[in-house]
Amino acid sequence: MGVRDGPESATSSFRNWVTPNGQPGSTGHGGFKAEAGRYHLYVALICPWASRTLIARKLKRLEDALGVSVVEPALTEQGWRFGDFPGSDRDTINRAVYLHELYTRAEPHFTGRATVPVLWDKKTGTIVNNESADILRILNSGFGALADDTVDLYPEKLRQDIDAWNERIYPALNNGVYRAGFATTQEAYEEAFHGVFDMLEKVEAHLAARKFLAGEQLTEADIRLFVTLIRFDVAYHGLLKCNLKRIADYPCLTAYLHRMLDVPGVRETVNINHIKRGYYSIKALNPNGIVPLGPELHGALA
Ligand SMILES: N[C@@H](CCC(=O)N[C@@H](CS)C(=O)NCC(=O)O)C(=O)O
Repeated sequence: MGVRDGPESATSSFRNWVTPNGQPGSTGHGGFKAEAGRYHLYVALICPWASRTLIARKLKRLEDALGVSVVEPALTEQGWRFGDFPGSDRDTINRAVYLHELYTRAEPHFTGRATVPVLWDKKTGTIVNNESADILRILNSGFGALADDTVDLYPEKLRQDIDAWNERIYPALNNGVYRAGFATTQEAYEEAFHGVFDMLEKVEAHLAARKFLAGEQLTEADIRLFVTLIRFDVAYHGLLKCNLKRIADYPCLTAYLHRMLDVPGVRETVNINHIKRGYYSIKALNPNGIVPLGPELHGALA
């Protein structure tokens, strides 16, 4: 998404890969060898794309090898800011106040949006990659022996299935909620709205007979679905006008959400206060910045 003003997730301009031996990955150039403590992840807890990478970092047990800094939840006029909002950090790595400082440090003539997530290389002082879909896969296989190789989020035998889910879920759901919320015509809103709920119905039916999207094993497709589901009732239902139903009204999606939250490490990546504050501070959608008190949260989320 561009939280600032629109539905499309911002185009990513740094596409290098960390690999076990420093060879180039699928895109970009080489030189980014997996080393403990060399890289740093910059995220916003409001952001579903950044949250994908935080979850992968936990599941691959990379916490010690890869540090994290969290920006404050509300996007400012100057973009993401580091600071003292509870659950946010100061940037102790680069001493930046705004995330855009890292982008211009990496690329002095950078003029695009300074988006999260950012995978930063402390050794060469640059951005390795700022595309969450890539970073998910870098964390899965680029860190070699530094990561837990008993966990594979993109296993060979499930790749076709995972890719197919990603291709369906991204436009209809992950990005569909933004297309609905930021629509400027009734027609565009309705098209996106129907896409969101058609996809939720499909996934609800699919999960009735399965633990995870691709079967018994949690994969990156689940991470990509989860980050949208967890934001749905607290932000998308109200702010983005995706209000036909709540996730709480779908029994299988609700059970799945709790199954995901129960996976060790996942719950710690979710900060409902950041999510609510962040979304409801989007001026274009909520000019007075009032943050709703509800909904009442139960169980793992309360
Ligand atoms: N393609 C990027 C998109 C990331 C993105 O759009 N992030 C939003 C937050 S959810 C952002 O940082 N926006 C900053 C801005 O709009 O200025 C990815 O998936 O990594």
